[in-house]
Amino acid sequence: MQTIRGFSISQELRERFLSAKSVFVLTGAGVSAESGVPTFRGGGNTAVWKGMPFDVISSARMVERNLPAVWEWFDYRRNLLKSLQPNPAHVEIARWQDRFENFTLVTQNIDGLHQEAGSRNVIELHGSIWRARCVTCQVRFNILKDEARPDACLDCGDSLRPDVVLFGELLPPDAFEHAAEEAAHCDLCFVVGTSAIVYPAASLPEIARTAGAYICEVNPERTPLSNLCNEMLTGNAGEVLPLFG
Ligand code: BJW
Ligand code: ZN
Repeated sequence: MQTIRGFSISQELRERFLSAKSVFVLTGAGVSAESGVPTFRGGGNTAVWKGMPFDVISSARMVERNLPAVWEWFDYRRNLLKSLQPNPAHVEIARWQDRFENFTLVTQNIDGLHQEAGSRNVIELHGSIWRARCVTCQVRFNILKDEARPDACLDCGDSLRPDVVLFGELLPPDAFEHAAEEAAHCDLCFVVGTSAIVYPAASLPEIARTAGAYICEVNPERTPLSNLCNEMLTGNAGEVLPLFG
């Protein structure tokens, strides 16, 4: 057993990691915390925008009521993200993709840092802050780091909104189904940096567990999923994940 700064990776997990054929990773805001991206919940980072809790400003209701305010909140965050870089956790997860016969990375994050670290075929459950979507024809437009975002749909002229999944909205068609299918067929599942309270994302490790996978959580704090996990690595993702090396 290797013990570093109070946490340990069991021999069993090491062996499972070496022999796994199908690995499934679910990430949340905590995987980007060491890059400087604020998390949503806990740790004093709770996101509030101009006095509004994020579940109010990041809601389907607010898109209907005050789309400019929603854009202001997302523009602010895109601006913050511009100068941030992937951290060792993103880099390590990107390395894993070529190591296993089957590897699936599912993220709730909208920041694009997994892709920037080299991860391919990332299933983005909650969309991307780097895209806008037409409220009428649903056409999507990339938002480039150093250019102003388009302010109306180039196809129909109607308003654009952030292409992210807000509270009360459905996940992108097929994204959850694809993720659930992979979760049901993995033998090792990592749950990294998520408070695991937002559904349906939080049901993915439950699906993996029901299907018999070994579940490992990486988080400095316990979550509602901790009891379901076979192993809890209590620490920061950027310090823990590179130990699998
Ligand atoms: C570290 C670390 C380090 C820190 N290393 N770790 C069943 C029951 C009750 C309600 C529902 C239900 N099913 C669905 C719902 C409704 C709702 C929901 O789940 N609500 C719950 C809060 C109760 N779900 C939805 O609305 C979803 N849609 C849906 O279900 O559609 C069907 C439907 C339609 C109509 C009505 C009802 C249902 C959509 C959810 C979309 C979530 N969107 C957001 C905002 C995106 C836009 C934006 O960015 O503004 O996505 S919410 C926010 O939470 C964001 C995140 O992706 C998501 C998850 O958060 P995450 O990633 O877990 O981050 P945190 O901050 O919560 O946690 C960070 C963790 O990291 C902590 O644990 C730290 O300890 C840890 N950490 N540093 C490792 N260095
Ligand atoms: Zn349009």
